[in-house]
Amino acid sequence: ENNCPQHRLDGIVNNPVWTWECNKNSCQKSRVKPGAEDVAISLAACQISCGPYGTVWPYPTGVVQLGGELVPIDSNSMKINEERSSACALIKAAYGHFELRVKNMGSSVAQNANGSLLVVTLNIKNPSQTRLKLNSNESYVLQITQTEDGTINAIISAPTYFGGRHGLETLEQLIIYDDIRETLRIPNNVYITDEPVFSYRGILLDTARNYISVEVIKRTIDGISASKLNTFHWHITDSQSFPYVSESNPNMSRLGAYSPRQVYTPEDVAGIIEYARERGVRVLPEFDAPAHVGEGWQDTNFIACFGNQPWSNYCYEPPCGQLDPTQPELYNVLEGIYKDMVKQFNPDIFHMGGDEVSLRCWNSSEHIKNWMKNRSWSLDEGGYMKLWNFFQTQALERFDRQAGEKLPIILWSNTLTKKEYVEQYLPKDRYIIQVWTAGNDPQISDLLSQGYKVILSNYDALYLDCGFANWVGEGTNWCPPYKGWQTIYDNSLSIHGKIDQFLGAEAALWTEQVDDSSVDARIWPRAAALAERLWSNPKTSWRNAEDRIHIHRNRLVNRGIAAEALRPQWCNQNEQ
Ligand code: CP6
Repeated sequence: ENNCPQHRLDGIVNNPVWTWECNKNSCQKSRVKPGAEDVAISLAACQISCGPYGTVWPYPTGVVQLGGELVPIDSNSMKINEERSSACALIKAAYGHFELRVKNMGSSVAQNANGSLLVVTLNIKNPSQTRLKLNSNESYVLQITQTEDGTINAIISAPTYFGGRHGLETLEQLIIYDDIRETLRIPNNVYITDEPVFSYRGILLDTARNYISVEVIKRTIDGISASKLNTFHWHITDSQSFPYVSESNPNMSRLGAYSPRQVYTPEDVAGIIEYARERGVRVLPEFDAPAHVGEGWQDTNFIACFGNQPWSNYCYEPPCGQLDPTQPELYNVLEGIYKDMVKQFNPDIFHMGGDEVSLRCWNSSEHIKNWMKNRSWSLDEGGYMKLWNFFQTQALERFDRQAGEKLPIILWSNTLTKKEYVEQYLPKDRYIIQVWTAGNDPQISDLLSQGYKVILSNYDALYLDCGFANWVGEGTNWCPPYKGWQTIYDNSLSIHGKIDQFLGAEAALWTEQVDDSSVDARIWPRAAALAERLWSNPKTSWRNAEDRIHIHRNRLVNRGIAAEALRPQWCNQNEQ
């Protein structure tokens, strides 16, 4: 009996009342010296007693042999085995990030100089594959052994850099801090084979409702890589602002950014992409159209309904703004933006938005209605789908011209993706549908039975902004309630059958009520629950993950991410 909301307390200790002393393959607790509050002591205990996966998050999907003794290592002398590791700048970078973090683990005072030497070998079969793709192999094998002279050999073998980097992440998670001897320890008999169940594992961040700094974006990418997610979906523009500096259309950020400094320059973008690549993360740009536009387009006549009142007649969220598909010049501007994005992002997939198009907005423009009448298109849903398809087809043509190849295109679920229109207008070998309505929306099974590939972002589990005070309208909250990590963890993709048509899923943080000061806590550690859902596809509920997610949350905090707490610290102490 205890009063904590979790079913098992054994082994989780990060309260200063107790500390852990580890040797061989066991840890013992005793009264702690006052002030030794390092949360990392909980790792020491958990590596032993948190079950077969130790502290590893997300848990590995293959063989897991986590044994031997917890031997001390000297973090100042560890090194990468350059002769046996594949030559590749990315591998060096990833090892560098690993080494820096391990040196900062636990106390920053002297590490155990008597500890073993840790030698890391990264054996990558295809080191030249440096661009993550949907079919990239992210598997790895990690082996840890100890030689006669005490050296610890950690050998990571993987088909690609991306798998190898995950292996390095697992290796880092196996290193624990023993606060009595102020030393790092590692199990010396490990064999793990691992690969993700789903290939698309994303986080969306909206940088248009509130500007998000480059620093916070990079920190978000840190959390993504620490949790073995692989996609940073950058919802970079919307009706409220246009912070993206387009070299083809420089006026757009001049007119549309919140301030001259609240922009993303080509240098910022390049820095973020490189930062992400070293951490195994794809940066997926979204240029949302034809709805969700407005700011930045003021010197054109391509926008219908911008700022119309009352907004609820013309859009789903104020301020309204929607492209007028009948303007031939519009497509030149779009092509310029695509050109800039293709050049900068070199994307393997592109997101064209397509959400929340208001037919009533188009229907309020005499010009658009006359243009449609001239083509004998009806002014009803069917007619507006033709108009929308007219837009989407030309936009895609311009995109393709710039990309030079037919990349997969993601669109949000919308009216055009309903079963009566989707096959007519959106070829299934070209479009991936990101479904954002409720998890029980029949559109999901419709799309699956029609053969579409789907990414799941059902708002009733995966919208991280849901459940905060309303900012528009009266009396209702923004898609309440707040979604706990348990809801996200248990949001299984298997329940929909046709699991092979799911590329994966994505948690979304829309930022109407979020800025730099709260991004970390709104995303973490809840997005880590999605990470295990997608990497491991657990067959059991969140209850079996609870011990480890607390540990992983502490790990994120130690890595500089202001992740939310999940329970009182009181729950973390063992009674004796
Ligand atoms: N912005 C954009 C949004 C939302 C979408 N697209 C949204 C819609 C409903 C809820 C939360 C967010 N704010 N561009 C939908 C994909 Cl509940």
